Amino acid sequence: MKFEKLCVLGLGYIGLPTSSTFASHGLKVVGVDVNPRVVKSLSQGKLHIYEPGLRTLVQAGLRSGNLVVSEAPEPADAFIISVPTPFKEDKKADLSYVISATKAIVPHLRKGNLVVLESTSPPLTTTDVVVPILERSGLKAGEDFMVAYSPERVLPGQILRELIENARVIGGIDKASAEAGRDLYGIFVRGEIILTDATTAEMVKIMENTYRDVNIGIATEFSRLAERFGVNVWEAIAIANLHPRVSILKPGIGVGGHCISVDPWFFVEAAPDITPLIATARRVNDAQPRFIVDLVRRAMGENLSGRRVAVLGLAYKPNVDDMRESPAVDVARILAESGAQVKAFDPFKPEMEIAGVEVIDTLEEAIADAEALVLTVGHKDLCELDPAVVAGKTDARLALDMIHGWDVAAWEGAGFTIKGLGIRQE
Ligand code: SAJ
Repeated sequence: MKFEKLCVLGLGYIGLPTSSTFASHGLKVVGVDVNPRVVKSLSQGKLHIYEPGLRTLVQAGLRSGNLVVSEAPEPADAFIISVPTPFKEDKKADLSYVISATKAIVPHLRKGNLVVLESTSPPLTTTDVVVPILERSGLKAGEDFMVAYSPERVLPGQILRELIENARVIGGIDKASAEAGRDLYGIFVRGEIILTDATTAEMVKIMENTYRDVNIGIATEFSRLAERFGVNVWEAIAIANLHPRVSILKPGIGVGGHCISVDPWFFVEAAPDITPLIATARRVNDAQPRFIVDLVRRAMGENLSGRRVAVLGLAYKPNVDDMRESPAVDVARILAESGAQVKAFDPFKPEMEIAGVEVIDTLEEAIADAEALVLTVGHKDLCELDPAVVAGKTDARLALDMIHGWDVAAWEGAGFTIKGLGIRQE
């Protein structure tokens, strides 16, 4: 099938890279977002999110005329839905964005169209939620138009490369839908394109992120065990990973982001009676920020009231500006709730609001009068800080490294006492 015009609903971390990549491969793309501020700033070439290389690609798309942004969809050969699927307080998937985006397509749906859902969704969403809404158009799925589920699987920070190079799963509601999806994504995907049915593709996506969450969960518990037994967890993991069939992930301050900390709940919600391991891993990882604050207590004393703490790093993982479900934000917030005077700094997001926390836009100001520096995110700039220089800019002589980012000998050499997750005290 040949595609000339594409309409992408949702211009976030996935929709915007996808729109601009299609545009750079010659398609006419209408990128749609319901947020007028996003549409306005994008139409001026200003991006509301940070992803390496994305600004250049979007600006090139806009300049060439292949990419236009709009608040409303319009007729096209294919529609891609890439809106968020957050979860609600009760950990149930919030499909309201998927539903409203699907409804917005209905008036524009024509015979021969392909509609692809990319948003991570609980199993059966494509067949049981999306298809019935699209059929309100009077057209019949599988006869008049095609529907597929194709999960995004790109890693924030490397989205533009992975979008093209990763294997792509396309699950159709029937064979023709899957094949149409292959023709569409085949325009830029260089990785293998695997065709399957829609529900398998939905499950694959959640399985991948659940697998990672459970594996981080075990690393998290290893870090607690190491703490109890006075073992350096980083050394223990490095040694265990020499085994040819062992590959333990990195423990840290918890699991954040909009994917791994959310998606496993979609399985638990759909089938709570058969998912105790998945639910437990989620709870273990969610509890890690509190464990990290306990480590701060152990280093600074039980009563944190009035203690001056600098939290370095707020993003959910290194070298991104994304704060969604960030465990670093939780650490800062819990420290503040425990009475500490928290100043926090993130080089990727100098301005943001966290209740009780002073977010400072320069490192110097954040650390100047601190008693302890807590490294929470492995941003390159923070890991590469020169401890000798830092020592001249802060009153703190206690460095708490929660993510294995600082060299113990170098920080000790600069006059700091260094403690943190999994670091054995000699
Ligand atoms: N983390 C650890 N230890 C590790 C690895 C990660 O604590 O060893 C933490 C990170 O600090 C972060 C969280 O886990 O807080 C998630 O980070 P990540 O880099 O593992 O994953 P995401 O959420 O950025 O992207 C994941 C990816 N999925 C897999 O690797 C299976 C990506 O391919 C997906 O496209 C993305 O979720 C998504 O959108 O679903």
